[in-house]
Amino acid sequence: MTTNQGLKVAEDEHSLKAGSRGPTLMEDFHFREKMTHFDHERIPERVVHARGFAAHGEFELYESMKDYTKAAFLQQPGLKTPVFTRFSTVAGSRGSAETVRDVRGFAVKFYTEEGNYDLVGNNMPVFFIQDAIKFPDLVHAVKPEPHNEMPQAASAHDTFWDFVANNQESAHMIMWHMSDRAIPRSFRMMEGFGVHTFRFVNAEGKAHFVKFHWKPKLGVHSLVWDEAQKISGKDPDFHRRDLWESIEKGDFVEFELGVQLIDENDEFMFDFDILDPTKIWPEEQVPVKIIGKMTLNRNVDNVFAETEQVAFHPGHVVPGIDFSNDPLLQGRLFSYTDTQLIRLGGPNFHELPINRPVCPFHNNQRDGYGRQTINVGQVSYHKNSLADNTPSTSSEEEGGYVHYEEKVEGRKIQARSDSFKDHFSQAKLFWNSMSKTEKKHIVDAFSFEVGKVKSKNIRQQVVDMFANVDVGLATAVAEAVGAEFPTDVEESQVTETSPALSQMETVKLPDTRKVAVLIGKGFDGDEVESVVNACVAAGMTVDVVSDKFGVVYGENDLAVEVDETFLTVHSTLYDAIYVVGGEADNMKKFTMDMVEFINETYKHYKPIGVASTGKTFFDASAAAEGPGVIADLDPSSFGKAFVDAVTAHRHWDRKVFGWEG
Ligand code: HDD
Repeated sequence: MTTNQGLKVAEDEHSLKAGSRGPTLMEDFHFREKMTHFDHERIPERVVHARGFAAHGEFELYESMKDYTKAAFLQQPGLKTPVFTRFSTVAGSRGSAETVRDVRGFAVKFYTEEGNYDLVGNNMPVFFIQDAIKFPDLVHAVKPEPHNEMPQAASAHDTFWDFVANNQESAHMIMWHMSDRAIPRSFRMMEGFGVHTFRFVNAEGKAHFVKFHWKPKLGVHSLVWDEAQKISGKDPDFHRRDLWESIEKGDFVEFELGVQLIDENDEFMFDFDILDPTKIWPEEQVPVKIIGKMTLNRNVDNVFAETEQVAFHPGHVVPGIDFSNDPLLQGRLFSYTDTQLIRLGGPNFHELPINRPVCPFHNNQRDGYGRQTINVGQVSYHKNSLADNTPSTSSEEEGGYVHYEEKVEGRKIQARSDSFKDHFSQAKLFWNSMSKTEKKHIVDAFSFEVGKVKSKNIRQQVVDMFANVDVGLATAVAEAVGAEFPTDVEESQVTETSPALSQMETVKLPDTRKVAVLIGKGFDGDEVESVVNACVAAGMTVDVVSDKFGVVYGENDLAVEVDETFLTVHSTLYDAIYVVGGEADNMKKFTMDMVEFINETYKHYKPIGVASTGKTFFDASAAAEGPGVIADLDPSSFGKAFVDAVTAHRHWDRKVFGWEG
């Protein structure tokens, strides 16, 4: 150990004192240095997306995009580009819980040989507002209310819903926000979207409009709201732990990159404005072309140095990728550098290791807080003769970035195009595309959120607003929150659906699903072994959960080591349970814990396997046999049936609340 000046430290337990019971002396430079550094350890958290977690990886191109873009990292199939990806919630502060109802940030930094390219997206393809000038208003409305700083990391409060009802461009995004997309099961199981329309430009100067999509190889999966709320208490780090542990185990995280492309000549072919960030390009109309895969395969070494100090910016582009006139995107191009200046303490944040491009970079920018580069020489201006006019600019052929020469004309006005004024058609398209289960979840989410609103007037405004989307939805919410049923409404007449918007037909795999084996003494060893082996062979993770740590013995002397106890985990932290049961020192407590696990798992529509010794516990619970409950099968078929039930994920046709099936 040394001081920051390199002096070897001899004592780090006791400060320098005048006598062993005397006062501490100012002279103790090691104490002062250590304490001063500690006092300055914190930096301002991100104003939004404060709570996040990241990992390193690589992006591999499947198919050359050279017909569309000259971006070097999109030319050669098989080319691998290092990436750093940070996932986040939006509203909560840096220490807030992770399974709250919120949008998730999905920001990817590609370290390309032409400089860093940042794709700073979300897990929802649209946004709340159409013009960046409204972003501070949106964020003020959703953040904890200023007079009492409540609620943390939640949109279920008056100011947010007041904003929604009085800024009706939010309608489509609110449908996503009330859907299961806002409570992902895992960062590994959500889609990502660049949201805006960007431009691809090829070597011939031909441009296409482009939207970016990330598709998770494990499919798109969500929690249920009751579960999400409980996890916030049981494990506020649920999402980062899931990401961290998957990578540590070698279950690397894969997302395919897709693009939707529209020829510049087709800009006005659609019944929505392609510059409007509250609109999707329905995948059935503009197919998503899969062009490559991102694999996250390395955890960070230090969360502060990497995850906290990484600085993303939608304006970090490379030749071949350009902007559109989406007014939300245009405003973002200002905000991101500006926020890093305060958050990272000055203009040199690009020199932090996580932000440095992998290619060389040089210009005439100098000095400022925390400058690390030692620029040599006399010259720091362009043009010059003293340094032979270096650093010199590059022509387009040499890789210099040349802005796309879009023709623009118009009067300077503060207004929005009429083509941005339809707020309800795509909100209705989203609603139409949901399954019965998803619709029920949306009604419940509205009922919860609006139910938390104290102002009756705002509740009514929300009901009236969403009657423009669907009167049935608005009426159900009105009933739940005690508002008047909507009257005199102009419900959207859209009847189309976009099947890609529903999560019901997503990829379903057993891989990395977590199973809790609930076990006590005296279980049937062969039976348990065969089921556990089937789970492990299918790629699941199995935790043995009992009343206390140590080893539990089965009837035929099979010994299993306990991974967790009823005290350290909860049903909501697992995707499925295998109820083995058995004996415990305190049978009453053991039974209560077993039954709570079973009831919660059942209520959340998750699979339950019941071993022969588990039957009494299952019978003592409120669960009933039916979909996703595997019991009374002989050992040869039990393992497969249980794996199939876990692979199906949730069993929505289980009649728990009466509305299903
Ligand atoms: Fe933003 C952070 C995504 C609109 C201003 N934004 C931030 C992050 C993500 C997004 C993922 C966190 C990046 C990280 O992990 O460090 N933001 C979006 C998306 C938007 C969007 C997908 C709409 C399509 N954002 C948006 C607007 C503005 C901002 C309209 C302002 C005009 N966003 C910021 C910011 C943040 C930020 C204040 C906070 C921390 C940071 O930038 O680095 O500049």
